Amino acid sequence: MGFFDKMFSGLTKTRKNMVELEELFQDYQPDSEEFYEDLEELLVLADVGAATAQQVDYLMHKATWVERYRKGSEARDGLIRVLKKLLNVGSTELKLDTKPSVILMVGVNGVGKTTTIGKLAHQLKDQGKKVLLIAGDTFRAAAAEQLGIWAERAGVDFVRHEEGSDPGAVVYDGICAAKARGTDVIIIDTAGRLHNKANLMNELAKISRIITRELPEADVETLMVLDATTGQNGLIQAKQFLETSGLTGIVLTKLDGTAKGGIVFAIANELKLPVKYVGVGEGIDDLIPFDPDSFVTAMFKK
Ligand SMILES: Nc1nc2c(ncn2[C@@H]2O[C@H](COP(=O)(O)OP(=O)(O)O)[C@@H](O)[C@H]2O)c(=O)[nH]1
Ligand SMILES: [Mg+2]
Repeated sequence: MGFFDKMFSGLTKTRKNMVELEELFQDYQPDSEEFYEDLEELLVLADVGAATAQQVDYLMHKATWVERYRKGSEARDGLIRVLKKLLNVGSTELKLDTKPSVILMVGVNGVGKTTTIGKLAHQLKDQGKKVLLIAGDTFRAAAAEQLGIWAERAGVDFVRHEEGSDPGAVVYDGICAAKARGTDVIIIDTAGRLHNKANLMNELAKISRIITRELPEADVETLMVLDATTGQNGLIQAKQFLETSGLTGIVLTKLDGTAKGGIVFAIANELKLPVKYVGVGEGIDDLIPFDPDSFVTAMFKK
């Protein structure tokens, strides 16, 4: 299955939720304020978020200053254009030009960090890159074991320490191993929960400092993994990480499990961060490089 088809089927639940939106366009009357009120309401229901739904409304109104939507189909096309534009907040591609380059995966427990690392390692390896995974989640032994299984599945290198050891130490060792082995991409898994939040943020900052110290020239992608099923709560989490971790992008997982795919627009509009990948299942091939145009096209495809 190609990426577009995967996206399309990953959005099955979200698309089911859009029936009412299609009905709204069928009943469209030019210049009806009620149409915009109903539209905003439906967008909020799809987890676009109140602030972003208002922004969509504003951008659609602005478009009508130039050209009035005469029919529902024109208003629908107008909405599609606005949504595509909203998602353009920076490059969706990973910048991994240095050797080695680094991907630091952050996010709260259970969102899909370790799984995403496995999927991503598989894709990068397919592109001919030499990949090394570092088990920076030393909080639970099971975390390193799970990452080890993914490393084996993807056929890539793997560095871990004992449970409870210092995450900074395993990151340091992993970087040394990567230098020695000629690794192209280092991917670092991290804990999503420590004894408290300040602790976690400090730990992440420390890992970032070690990367900068040991690999000052390296391209570093700090990706926050967000679970789409948690909706607006995920946005609050992301804001907390954004303050301390200098994120470069978002990976949105479990899109297959939610009708609230609209969260993508809230992320772009409120965090001004590009979604770089979406997860649409638990399998190794269920990670799609994000493309705003095909996302919106898939969402509105009948
Ligand atoms: N349906 C679905 N499940 C996912 C996806 N990504 C991760 N998961 C599942 O979410 C659970 C938690 O994933 P894990 O990688 O351990 O999360 P972590 O705690 O952030 O490392 C696991 O059962 C994964 O199989 C996805 O895109 N779709
Ligand atoms: Mg994990």
